Amino acid sequence: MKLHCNKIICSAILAAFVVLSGCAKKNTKSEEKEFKPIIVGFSQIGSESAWRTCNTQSMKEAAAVEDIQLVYANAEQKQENQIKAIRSFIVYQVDVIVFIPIVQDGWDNVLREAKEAGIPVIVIDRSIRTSDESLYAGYLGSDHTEEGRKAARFLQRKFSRVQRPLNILEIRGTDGSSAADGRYEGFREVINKDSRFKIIHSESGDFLRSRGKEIVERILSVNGKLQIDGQPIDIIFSHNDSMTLGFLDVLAEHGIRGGKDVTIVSVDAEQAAINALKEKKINCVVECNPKLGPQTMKLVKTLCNKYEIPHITRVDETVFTEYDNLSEITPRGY
Ligand code: GZL
Repeated sequence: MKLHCNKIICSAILAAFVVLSGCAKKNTKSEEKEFKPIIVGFSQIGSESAWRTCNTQSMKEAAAVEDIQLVYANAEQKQENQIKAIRSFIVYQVDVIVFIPIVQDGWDNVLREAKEAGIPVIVIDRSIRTSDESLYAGYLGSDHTEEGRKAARFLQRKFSRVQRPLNILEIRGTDGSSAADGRYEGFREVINKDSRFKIIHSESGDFLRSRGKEIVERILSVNGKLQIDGQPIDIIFSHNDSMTLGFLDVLAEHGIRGGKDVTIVSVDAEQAAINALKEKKINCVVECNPKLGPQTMKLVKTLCNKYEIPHITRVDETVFTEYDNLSEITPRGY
């Protein structure tokens, strides 16, 4: 097995990781009789949104509940940091690697190294594109394409009685990520069947609150109106709540009522977005479930007990709209 970094470098990188619940090196022969906790190497994208923070917390809490030692690495939005972390997990000989691929491509080499080292990999949240599906044991996460379809279906319902052109501004998440690409494709699969709807502008906000704010500020800076090249924007489809919350205040500063003067569809369903839905500032929030920890740890234990896991496990998700009884929504916890 060829490693792209020698043991000293990898150990140094690993030393920088947050090692949770006292992760100890694999036991020596003499200690084998003692309880040998499962060690999981977890490569997380970063902390770009409330969704991500909740996802990380869910993983840490679930590992603690299952007495699993979690070696946590925050990649700070860089794929190369994720690849380094995975290589360090291999050197450290963790039992299972769990990672959330910031983008879909570029993982085959490092996953091949993990396979050659005999360490199974579970992909969670976002999915990967690979030439060899055997490079990972299984995927757990959302159907992001369906999330895009749900957003479009809400618009079809809301505008069912409107017979005029309806212009859409789409603010995308991280291009190349399965989350953004899936929402992009699912939304178009439904909305493009209805000639009233036209996506007049689509731009990446990288799932960041600051970028959602910047994009709408720039559009409004032309003449204070929510329009692109003189065409009014009737709808904003935002790929996550962080970006939505970033531009909501900007709209209000310009006297534009989100949820009334412009229809807003957002994704994630963090508490602040649900609150905005209740205040009628947003019209629809498509849920994307961040609480993957318990299911992930069960899959880890299944692998460690030498059983196979499903190649795809989907999480349950719903959609919250202005037509629902919003008082029944349980507190989101993030
Ligand atoms: C979706 C997840 C996305 C969220 C964003 O599964 O990967 O990443 O929708 C987060 O809030 O940044």
